[in-house]
Amino acid sequence: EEFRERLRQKQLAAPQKSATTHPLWPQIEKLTIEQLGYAQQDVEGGVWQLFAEEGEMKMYRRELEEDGLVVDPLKAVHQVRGATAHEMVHHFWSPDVRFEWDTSIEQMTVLDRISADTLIFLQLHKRVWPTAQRDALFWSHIREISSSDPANGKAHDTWIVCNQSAEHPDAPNDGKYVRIDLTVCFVCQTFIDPPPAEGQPITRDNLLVKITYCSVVNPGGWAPASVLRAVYKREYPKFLKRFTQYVVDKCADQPIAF
Ligand code: 18C
Repeated sequence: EEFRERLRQKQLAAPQKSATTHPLWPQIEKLTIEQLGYAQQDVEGGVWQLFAEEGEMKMYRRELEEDGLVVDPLKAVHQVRGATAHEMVHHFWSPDVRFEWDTSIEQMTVLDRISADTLIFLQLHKRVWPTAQRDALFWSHIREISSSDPANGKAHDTWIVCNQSAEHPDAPNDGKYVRIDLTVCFVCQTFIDPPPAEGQPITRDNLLVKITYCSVVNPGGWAPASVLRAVYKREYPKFLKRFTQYVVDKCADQPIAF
């Protein structure tokens, strides 16, 4: 008992882990701002080619190869009704629900908690025949963009999740799997559309969320371009449709969380 009490006192006295003093922080801060700007740039104007479209969902890519490997940047836009930006990004970021929607994952570990809004993940992805199995180690940061930020525009609120590859002493790249290099951002904005009748409360019928998902994934190792582009074309639309529907369904009978 005494030991437990001493331990508890020690934990209470320990300084709170603060993200802003973590060595990764400058990089997290810089990338988050950069990715927000990148996500909000228009896709019209030439460089992006539409490769998938379904209802409101549009997916664009730029063909790009690095050292003979396909790394095609992806930019997808979508909009759905019935959920808020906060609800969307929360489910995208939270390790608790990842297996409920990300079907590309075989294992997931939270290696580190940098702060309440920043985690380090290690994920083992499903193997794609005929190439080696991949894993990914990345930090993941969730943030609300201040309403006075011009990036908020006419939205009720704006949220972002940024994921980027990192290194961690608990999971060195020992060659057992091929390590993916990724930069991903997921930006959501809530619009109150259509507005409720005067004096009426906002219900889920008044919620419209606009979503932008951007990614650049370098698969590492060896992978034939044709297989990679086929996986890409099949998996990205499947992911975004499945994920957004999952959040809408999950939140349907919950109080609205802005
Ligand atoms: O953003 C997404 N998820 C986040 C939380 O998990 C996070 C993860 C990003 C990892 C992206 C890379 C995933 C590679 C998976 C390879 C196997 C997929 C196919 C499985 C089929 C059974 O940000 C949502 C991610 C949605 C992933 C869509 C697939 C993207 C494919 C990109 C090509 C990279 C291929 C790598 C190896 C394949 C070799 C042919």
